[in-house]
Amino acid sequence: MSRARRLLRQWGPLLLLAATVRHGWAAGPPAPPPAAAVQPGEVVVTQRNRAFDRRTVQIPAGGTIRFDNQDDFDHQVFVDAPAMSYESEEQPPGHTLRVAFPHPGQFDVQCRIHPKMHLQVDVK
Ligand SMILES: [Cu+2]
Repeated sequence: MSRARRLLRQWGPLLLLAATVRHGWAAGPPAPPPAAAVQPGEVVVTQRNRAFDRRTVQIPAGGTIRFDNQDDFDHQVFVDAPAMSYESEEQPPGHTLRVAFPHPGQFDVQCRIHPKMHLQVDVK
């Protein structure tokens, strides 16, 4: 047996293992978190280009809005009204946030990170 063959026979399995560990078992980058399914009666509002995808939305009392962050940076959602006070955590790219509106009224939904973002929610 040649010296090269002997070396390969001795160290081959270890080289294969090292290559596997280095390149990983799974191909490609990790998948983004799956978007949460839309629930019955839920309205989806998208955050994109530092804006909500509409100015106003109407929902029934007790309804929820699902905010989908489709930007490459964080958003945030808050409501500061006598009938409702809500403050979300920072919402990373690709993440969804559900906000329930239990009380009738008009609510200005805003983002602490982007003060120009406004969504008027009419809760009937
Ligand atoms: Cu924002």
